[in-house]
Amino acid sequence: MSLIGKKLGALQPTDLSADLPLPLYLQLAKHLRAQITSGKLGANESLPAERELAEFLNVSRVTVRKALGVLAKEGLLSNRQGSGWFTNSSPYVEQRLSTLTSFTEDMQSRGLNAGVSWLDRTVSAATPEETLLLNLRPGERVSRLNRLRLAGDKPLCIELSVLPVKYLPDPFAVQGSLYGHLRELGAAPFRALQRLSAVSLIADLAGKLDLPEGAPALYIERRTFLKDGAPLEFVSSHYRGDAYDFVVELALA
Ligand code: 16G
Repeated sequence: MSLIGKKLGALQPTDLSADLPLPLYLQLAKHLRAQITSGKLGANESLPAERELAEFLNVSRVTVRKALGVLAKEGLLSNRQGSGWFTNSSPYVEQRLSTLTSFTEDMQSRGLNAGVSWLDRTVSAATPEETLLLNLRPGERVSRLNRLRLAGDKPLCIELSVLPVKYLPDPFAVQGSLYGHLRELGAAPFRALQRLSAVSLIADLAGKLDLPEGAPALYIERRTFLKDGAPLEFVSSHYRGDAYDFVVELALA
């Protein structure tokens, strides 16, 4: 395999076809995007020169430049004067919706360091809504963890997790991964249901995520259950819209 093909995830000239309904530059952008979002092409990696890419793929330089331009607009690549194209250090994370993973695991699988900045942690009585969502008796108490979660030093999401105290008696005992801690306590997350919607960030949340007020974000609510079906956590999170991508695998029923 050529060096270029190797670097770009076995990209071969035959992968691009003028017979497909998608223009060549978008086919190339799609291929490169997949390499970056899957973590196969890491942060700060240089791409082959435009001319080399065009020759190797047997397409025009205009096609290559348009493809790279699309990815630059998406924030995945940047053009450094005199040195060519590089992947950005900003993490762009893909999460498979069919696998139950923790934030820490998601980051580790991309070679990133999962950081945390604690916003709050308390133990208090569950609200009526939480009582219903977590299947509690009226008056039962919950632990709350409000965390700004980071990839390296970049803020990625704000997450408020609420768990019955019977599963998490002390929120201050959570050091790194909540799921790691719960597994140690014998309350391993087994299954989750989540829903996603697009929102624009209010000033407070935007500020914490280093974004301007009104920036787009993904709002996710998740209910996680133990193996016996008991609700273990209710989480509401805001993910930076420019850094997270959720992937769903569909199979024939
Ligand atoms: C993920 C989960 C969240 C869970 C957290 C645990 C989504 C949308 N949310 O962020 O429910 O509490 O992982 O992460 O996937 P940790 O074990 O690293 O603390």
